[in-house]
Amino acid sequence: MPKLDITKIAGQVLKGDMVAASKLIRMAEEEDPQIYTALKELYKHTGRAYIIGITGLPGSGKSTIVNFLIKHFRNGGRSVGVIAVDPSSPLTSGAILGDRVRMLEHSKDSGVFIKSLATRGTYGGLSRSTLQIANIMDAMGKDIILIETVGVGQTEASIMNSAHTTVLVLVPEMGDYVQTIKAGVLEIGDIFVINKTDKRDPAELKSNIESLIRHNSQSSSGQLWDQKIILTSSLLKTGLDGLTTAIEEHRNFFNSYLKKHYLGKRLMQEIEDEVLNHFIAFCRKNLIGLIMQEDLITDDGKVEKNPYKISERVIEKLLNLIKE
Ligand SMILES: Nc1nc2c(ncn2[C@@H]2O[C@H](COP(=O)(O)OP(=O)(O)O)[C@@H](O)[C@H]2O)c(=O)[nH]1
Ligand SMILES: [Mg+2]
Repeated sequence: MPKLDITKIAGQVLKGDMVAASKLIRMAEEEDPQIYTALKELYKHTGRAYIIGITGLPGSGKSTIVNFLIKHFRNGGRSVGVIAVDPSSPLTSGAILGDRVRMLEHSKDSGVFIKSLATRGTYGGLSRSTLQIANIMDAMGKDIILIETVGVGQTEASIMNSAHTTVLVLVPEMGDYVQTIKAGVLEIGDIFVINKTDKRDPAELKSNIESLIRHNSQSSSGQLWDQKIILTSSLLKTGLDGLTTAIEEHRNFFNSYLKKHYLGKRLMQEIEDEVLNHFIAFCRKNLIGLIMQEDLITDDGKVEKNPYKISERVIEKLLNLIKE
């Protein structure tokens, strides 16, 4: 494959070129290190989009809410990017198929750009790719970016770190489940949506959440954001205005109190990524040479019995190389 002119592609993205954007997004998805060249060009043009994360267990109604939000923001004249992160295969998952159908509604609207992402193997890879894709959509000029993730585990928590406002979607039958969610996960929710209130009384879940978040509402900048609980039914179309109002309120709060902290955190993540990339490349370059210097096979032709000792020695040599 001929080497791509990354700088040129980045320039095209800034002009809103969808094909160029798709190319870059694919690179982010495949964790192609060349993406950093493009991102360096794009960073100067990011920071305009407002990023909203929607997370929660499968079936809680996240995609339905995302769909509602797309319409809400489009009606307000704002352009929207959507990143749907799903751990299951895009080809076999019914949920994704449903998403596809729903998203077809927007396929003729050039103000909406939707990208589905499947989970990748590498550590931290998914949250890194998601943030990079959000940056690309931001540079394209999207006003609002919606990130939908499944579940409320560590990866989701780290993806949600790149959102300005995080919405955690729950359903009333998850009353007990909420007790098992770790405090750290509850902390990421700026807004809790209890959806499907047409199916079951949400009172119990609501009071469970209230008792759990009372201790967690301190924001890192010292200001207090009162985590909101919104009751909705996407089926009956109730409570959704409350959700958009809460999002606007949190957006104002974010712009007043959280922005600097957020930008610092994001920069830290980006620097960490670059440092890690350099470090990994350095290790890969040197490790095999260092390992081959070791006696992996004993004099009588047997495999060395103590690989831990060897590892320790190799690591020490590697660290010495880094110090040099
Ligand atoms: N009864 C009821 N069903 C809903 C509601 N919201 C979503 N659903 C349905 O629940 C199913 C899962 O919704 P979806 O948005 O795909 O959930 P996701 O997996 O969290 O993205 C779909 O069949 C929706 O039509 C609601 O408020 N009430
Ligand atoms: Mg979904």
